[in-house]
Amino acid sequence: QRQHHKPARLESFKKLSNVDIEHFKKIVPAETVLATAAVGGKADPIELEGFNADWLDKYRGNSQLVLRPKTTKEVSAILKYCSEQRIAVVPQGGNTGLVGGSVPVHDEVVLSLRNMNRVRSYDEVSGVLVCDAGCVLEELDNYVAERGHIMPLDLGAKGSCHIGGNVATNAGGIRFLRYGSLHGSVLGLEVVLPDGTVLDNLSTLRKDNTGYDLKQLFIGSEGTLGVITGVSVLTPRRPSAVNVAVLGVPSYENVQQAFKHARQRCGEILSAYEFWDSSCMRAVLHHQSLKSPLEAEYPFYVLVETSGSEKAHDDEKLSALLEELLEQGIVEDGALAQDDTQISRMWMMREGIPESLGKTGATYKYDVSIPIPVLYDVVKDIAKKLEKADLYKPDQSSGPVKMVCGYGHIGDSNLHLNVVADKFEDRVTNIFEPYVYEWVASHRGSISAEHGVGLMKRDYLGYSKSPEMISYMKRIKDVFDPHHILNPYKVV
Ligand code: FAD
Ligand code: S2G
Ligand code: ZN
Repeated sequence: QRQHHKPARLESFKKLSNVDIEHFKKIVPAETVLATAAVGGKADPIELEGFNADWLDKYRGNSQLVLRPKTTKEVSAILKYCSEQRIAVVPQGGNTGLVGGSVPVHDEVVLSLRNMNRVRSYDEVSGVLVCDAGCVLEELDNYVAERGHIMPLDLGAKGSCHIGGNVATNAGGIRFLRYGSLHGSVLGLEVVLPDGTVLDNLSTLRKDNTGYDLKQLFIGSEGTLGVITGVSVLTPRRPSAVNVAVLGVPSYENVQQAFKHARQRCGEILSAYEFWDSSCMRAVLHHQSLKSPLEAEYPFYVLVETSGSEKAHDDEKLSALLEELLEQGIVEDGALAQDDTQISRMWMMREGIPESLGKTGATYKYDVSIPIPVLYDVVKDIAKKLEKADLYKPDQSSGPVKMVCGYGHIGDSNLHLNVVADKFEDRVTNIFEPYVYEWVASHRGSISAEHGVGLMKRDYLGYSKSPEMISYMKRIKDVFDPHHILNPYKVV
C-alpha cells in the first residue's frame, strides 16, 4: 500500500496515442522509445516498472512511454512537441531521489537521461569537467580520480545517481562539509526548456558577472523548470592523504563536543563529520554483515574523516584528536583506520544505513536542517509519540513501527530522521505528519535539507518558505513552463 494520496490527474494534459508514438519515433532513434501496447507500442508494461517505481518503492506512476534520447537536440525536439501537444513529462536521472520527484504521478512521459552519458571535455589544470547530465556520479569520480581530482560531492547513491539529478536536487552528501554546495561548484549548465529552447550556459569560467545568474535557478529545481542536459563543474584536487576514525560516543551532547574538538584539532583537513545512533548501527552491521571496529555498543557513533596532502602530518592531527577526546571522556572508544580497506569499511557503516533501513521495512524519511543543539531531540520526541500511540516499543521489533532512528551530516546540521514500519499506513503517518514539519518550523529549520520537495513535501513548503517566496517561485515556474508540462504535481 503506497503512503501518499495522489493529486488528481490534470485533464489539461493530453492522453498519449499511437500518433504521438509514431511522431517520437521520427525524432529519436526507435530503439530509445519504450512504449506499451496501451499507446500503440510493443513493450511489456513490466519493462517500464523501473521507471515508474521510485527507489523506496513508495511512489509509483503509470507511465506508458519512456523516452531515452541520446542528444540535446533530441531532448529539444521531444519537449517542443510535448509543449505543443500539452503532454506531461517527468525528467528522470538515476531514479534514486527520495521525495517522489523522479517518477510519474499518473501517465506522464518519462524522459530518461541515461543515454546521455559522455564526458565532453576535461581541463586537467583547472579541474573543470564538462559532461552530459546522464553521467553516473561514481563513474565521473573514477574518471577525474585518474586525473588527480575528485568530484565535489559524494553520496550513498553514487553508483546509480546522475550528475544531472544531483544538480536538479542540489544534492548535499558526505563531502558537503568540505566542498560546499553545488551552487558553488557548478560553473555552467546546458538546459532544455519545456518549449524546446536550448539554454547553453555551459560556461567553464570561475568568474562571470554578466547579468542574472540563471543557472542557479535550475540547481535544485527538481525537473520543474527545464531538463538539464549538460553540466560544467569544478572538481578539486584529489587529496593524497585521507584518514578516517570511528568513535563510540555516550551522549548526543558529547557528539557536539567532539565536533568542536574535531574542528579545532583538524582545522582545514577536516573533510567529513557524520553521526548515527545505536539502532542504525545494529541495522547496518546486520544487513551489511560488517563487524564494529569498536569494543562495545554505544548510544552514538561518529565518523571523522580528514583529507590533506601530508599523510604523516594528518595522521598526527587525527590521533592527537582521538587521544584528547578519550582523555577528556568525550568519547569512550575510537578506532583509527589502518589502511584503505578499513577506510571503505568504516564508510560502508555510514553509507549502508539507508539500504539497511530499507531492508528492515517501509522507511519514512525526514531530511531536516535544525540547529545542532536540538537536532536529535526530534528523534526522541517522535519515539515518545509513537510509544504513547502504542505503535512502537523501543528495542522490540514487534509493533507496526520497528525502528525510530537518527543519523546524518551533523557537520551540516542535517539530520535524517527515519521511522521504519511494517508498511506505509495513515495511522502511522498521521503521528508525524505534519508534527515533524511543525516541530522543524518552530525551530526555524528546513523541512528538506538536501533531498528536495518532490511530491512528498509539496503541501508542506509553507513550513519553510513564506507565502511571498512561494508566489514568486510560482511566477518563475510560469516564466519557464507556462503550460506546466514539466514534472507536474511537484515542488510548487
Ligand atoms: P532522480 O532520482 O532520477 O531525479 C531526482 C529529481 O531530479 C526528480 O525531480 C527529477 O525529475 C529531477 N531530474 C533528474 N535528472 C534531471 C535532469 N537531467 N534535468 C532536470 N531534472 C532532473 N541526497 C543527498 O542530497 N544527500 C545524500 O547524502 C543522499 N544520499 C542518498 C543515499 C541513497 C542510498 C539514496 C538512494 C539516495 C540518496 N540521496 C541523497 C538522494 C539524492 O537526491 C539522489 O540520490 C540524487 O541526487 C538524485 O539523482 P538521480 O540522478 O537519481 O535523480
Ligand atoms: C544519507 C540518504 C537517504 C536517507 O544517507 O545521507 O541522504 O535519508 C541520506 O536514508
Ligand atoms: Zn544525506
